[in-house]
Amino acid sequence: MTKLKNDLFLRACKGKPVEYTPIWIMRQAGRYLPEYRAVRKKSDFISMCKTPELAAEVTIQPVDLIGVDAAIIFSDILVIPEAMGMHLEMIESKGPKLHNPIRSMDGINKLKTIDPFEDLKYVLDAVRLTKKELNGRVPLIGFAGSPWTLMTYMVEGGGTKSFSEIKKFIYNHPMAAHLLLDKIADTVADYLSAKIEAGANAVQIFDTWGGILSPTDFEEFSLRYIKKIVSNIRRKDEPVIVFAKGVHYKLDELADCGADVIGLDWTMEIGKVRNKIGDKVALQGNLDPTVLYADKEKIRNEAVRVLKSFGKHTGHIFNLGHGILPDVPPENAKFLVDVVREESKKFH
Ligand code: 1CP
Repeated sequence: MTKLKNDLFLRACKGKPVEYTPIWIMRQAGRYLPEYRAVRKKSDFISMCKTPELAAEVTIQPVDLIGVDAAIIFSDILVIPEAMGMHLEMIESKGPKLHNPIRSMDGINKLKTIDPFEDLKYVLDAVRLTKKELNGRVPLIGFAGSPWTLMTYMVEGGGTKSFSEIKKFIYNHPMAAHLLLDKIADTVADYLSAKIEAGANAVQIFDTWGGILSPTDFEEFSLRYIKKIVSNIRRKDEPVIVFAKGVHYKLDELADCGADVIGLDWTMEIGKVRNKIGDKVALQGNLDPTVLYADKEKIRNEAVRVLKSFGKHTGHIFNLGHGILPDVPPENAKFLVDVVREESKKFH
C-alpha cells in the first residue's frame, strides 16, 4: 500500500491536528473544467463512467489543475439503479432519465439483487486504477447516493422540481417504499464496502433530497436507512461522510448516525453548528457555491468568513455547500483552494 503524501483530509475527518484546513469541492470532476469537457466530447457520460482509464483521468484533473486535498472518484449515484436493472439515459443538457420508473411492488420485484464485485466491477476497477495513478498524492473518496435520494430518482424517473411522484409513493405505498429503501440500503452498504476494499480512503453518502422531507418523514424515510448503511459498511478506519442537503433541523440526530463527518449546505452558520455537534463529528462545508461567480476579493472574504466561523479548532474540511456549478470559471475554483490553504494556517 502506497503511503499518502498528503493525508490532511483524513486527519481532519478524524478531528486530528492539521497544518491547514484541507479542501475539496463537491462535483470537482466536471463540466466547469475545459479539460473535462475535452474528454467528454469524445465519449458519452455513461461510457466515461464505465471506462476506468477515462474515469481515472477526469478524477485526477482537479488534483492537478485546482490543487485540492482529496480526489473523488468520477462516477454517478445512478449507477446503482442501472445495475439493478433500470435503463439509464443521460440526456444532453437535460440530465439523467431512468426509464419505466417504479410506482408499485411490481417494479420493485423486477429489480435485481446485485453483487458490486460483478455488477459494478467497472467502478471498482476505476478506483484501483485511480489509486495507482494518484500514487499517494491525495486520498481518494468513494461515494453513493442515500437510499432516499436514489429512490427519489427511481420513482420520479429523473430530476424533478415538484417531487409529486415520490411523495405519492411514500404516502400511498409506505410498505413498498420501506421495502425498496431497505433493499437500496443493503446494496449501498455492500457497494461502499467494496469501494473501500478496492482502495477508497473515505466514503461519502449524498442525501441530496433529504431536505424535501418534513422532520418526521426525514427520520422515517431517510435517516433510518443512512444509519443502517453506516453501521453495515465494512471498514477499518476509513471515515464516512454524510451530506444531507437542507437538513438543518436534524443536526443532533445526524451527528449520532455513526458518521465521522457531517456535510453542511450553505444555509447554516458552521460555527453555530460546531458549537452544537462539533465535539461528536467533524464538519465539511459550507461556502455558497455561487460565491465562485464573484470577484476574487469577495471569494476571499467569504472563504475567510467560513474559516473564522468554524474558528481555531480541528475537524473542519473546507468544501462548498453543494456541487460546483458548470459555468464557474476554473481560475476562481483554484483561487478558492489557494486562499483556504493560505488563510487557514492561522487557525491551526
Ligand atoms: O454531461 C455530463 O458530463 C454529465 C454531468 C454529470 C457529472 C459530471 C452528471 C449527471 N454526473 C456527474 C458526476 C457526478 N455525479 C459526480 C462526480 C464526482 C465529483 O466530481 O464530485 C458525483 C459525486 C455525482 C453525484 C450525483 N449525481 C448526485 C449527488 C450530488 C449532488 O450534486 O447533489 C446527484 C443528485 C446526481 C444525479 C445527476 N447526475 C447527473 C446530473 C446532471 C444529476 C442531477 C440531476 C437532477 O436532479 O437534476
